Amino acid sequence: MPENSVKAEQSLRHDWTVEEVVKLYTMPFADLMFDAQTMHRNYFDPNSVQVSTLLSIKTGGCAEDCGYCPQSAHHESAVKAEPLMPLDRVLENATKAKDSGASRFCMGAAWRNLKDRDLERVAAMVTGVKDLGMETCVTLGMLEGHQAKRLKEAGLDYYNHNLDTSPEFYGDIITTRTYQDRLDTLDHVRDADINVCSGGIVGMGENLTDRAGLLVALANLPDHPQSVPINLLVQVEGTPMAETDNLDPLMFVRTIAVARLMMPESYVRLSAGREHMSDELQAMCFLAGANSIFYGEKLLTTDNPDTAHDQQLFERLGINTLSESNASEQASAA
Ligand code: SAM
Ligand code: DTB
Ligand code: SF4
Repeated sequence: MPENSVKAEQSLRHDWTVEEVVKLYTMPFADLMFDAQTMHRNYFDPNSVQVSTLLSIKTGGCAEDCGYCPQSAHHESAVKAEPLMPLDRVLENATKAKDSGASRFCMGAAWRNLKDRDLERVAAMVTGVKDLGMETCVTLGMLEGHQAKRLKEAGLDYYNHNLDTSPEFYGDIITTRTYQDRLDTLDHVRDADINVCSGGIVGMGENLTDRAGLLVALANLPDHPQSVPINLLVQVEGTPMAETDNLDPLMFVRTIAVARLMMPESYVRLSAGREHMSDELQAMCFLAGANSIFYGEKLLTTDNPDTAHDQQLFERLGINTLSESNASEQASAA
């Protein structure tokens, strides 16, 4: 076994403590970036980024009270509730995303949980997108075991369900479902052999220990999530978090770097919040080990940078985007 692989094996840990992660977070910036970039190069091509496009297939009117979310029926945002999107419109959007270079299509629904009455319609969307030759991802709230199995059968590659923040801060953000509910959904996804996409949000007024606690909760799962979205809070008018103090951008970069060090085999996604980030800040996130983004002019309900701008940025940085086949090759070579 090459020396690198031994190092690699040793660094897949599931016994992190918050104290040691706080120490990583507070390293001198240059040391942290160097270590994260070195770790990144042990596992990935540092010049390749995976791109996913999002589509809201069911918007607004959600029963949950997530304090950050414009789609919650508990808040007064400008988002209007819409019913589940018809299959042909979903496939139209997926085709466009594929044509503009996305390798994965992620469909999100503003639901507390997936209901059996909607299962077959969502399964048909998954199969339809898969048949276009894209990787598939859905995020539908809480999921039961039999539903996960059905979605796997339909061709689902990834299920996104975030832990959002630390167990300690969680109750300040959401009261309508528990941290354990989220862990149970992740168990069902893993048991159905679907790749787990799970991360969280920073910039919600949490402290450093909470940011470390989120990453500890993710890395100490039975397997590291294959994909770890790190979202910077998008402050949306009408939500309780609209006026939260802005996070120091370098703290966002540190979060990416620490996630990279703790979960070296995972794709770390520079997720929501890019709309308000400079190109230079995003470049720093890639240096810290981010190797995935959401691509396309909308996230779910809020804006994302336009694709021409992203393409230009990739060109300026010499980054190439992963297509479905080379994304899976890179993951299996890791
Ligand atoms: N309703 C499902 C659920 O919550 O599980 C799926 C869709 S929900 C919008 C997916 C994730 O988007 C949330 O878990 C949260 O992490 C992220 N999100 C929602 N609003 C956000 C915001 N304003 N800023 C950053 N991330 C946000
Ligand atoms: C994730 O971690 N971030 C995405 C995706 N998973 C579903 C969603 C971000 C949503 C940002 C607010 C909005 O556009 O509504
Ligand atoms: Fe609903 Fe998901 Fe928004 Fe929470 S994050 S309010 S569950 S759509």
